[in-house]
Amino acid sequence: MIKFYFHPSPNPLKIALYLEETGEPYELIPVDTRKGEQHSDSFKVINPNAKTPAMLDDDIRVFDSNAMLLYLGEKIGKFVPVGTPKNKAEMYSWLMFVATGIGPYCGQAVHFKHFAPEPKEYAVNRYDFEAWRHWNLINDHLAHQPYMMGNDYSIVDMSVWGWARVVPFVLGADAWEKLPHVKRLLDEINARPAAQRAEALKTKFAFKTEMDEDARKKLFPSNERLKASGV
Ligand SMILES: N[C@@H](CCC(=O)N[C@@H](CS)C(=O)NCC(=O)O)C(=O)O
Repeated sequence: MIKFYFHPSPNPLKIALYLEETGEPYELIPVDTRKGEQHSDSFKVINPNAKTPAMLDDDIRVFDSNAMLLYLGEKIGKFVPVGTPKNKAEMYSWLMFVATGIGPYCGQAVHFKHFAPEPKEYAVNRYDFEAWRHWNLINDHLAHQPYMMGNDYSIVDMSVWGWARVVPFVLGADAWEKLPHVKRLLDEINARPAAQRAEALKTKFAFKTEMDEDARKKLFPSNERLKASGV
């Protein structure tokens, strides 16, 4: 059975949604990143990048959420578009766009807006600008079709959903006024029982919720180097 290493945050939620949508059996293993469990030697054997999500499928390890969606989609054969070269090209392109654009720019926008020390105006402006640019692109794409891949709900929508859930935290409370097509997709996926089960996984464990000094040390180890350098 799949061992799914989970924290209730945007990238792991994509995988939770896929597993819940397909009914694939899995064992949920909590990795409390605010307590630093992602840095343990045993977890880094599964994900050397020390981040969630990751999984073990028997003795096969898979890490990085969009790689996991592709692996699971190919293995289980559900929610992947019919494998024509054109469809595959479109699917890979959007999955990589989410992996290299939406995820990192949203992550950095959140970091600089909510957690970084001053002065941060330059960084907030850059990441907010880029996060908006990426979401506007998705919004425009969804203006012409119900789902990222056209008429069928797929792993690309699941990948978008992971981050769409937290758009107001990333871009601001009024973001949905400017991204109606993303909001439409979010609302539709949120209404699916699988999404509700995925969201409820966080209640199965007592994940640390405080962003205290120790959590900051575990999540932002670069700060320690800055302190040590005396800057
Ligand atoms: N590219 C990776 C990014 C994974 C990632 O940043 N995961 C976050 C949760 S959304 C995490 O585990 N953060 C803990 C840390 O950075 O120490 C993916 O898509 O899976």
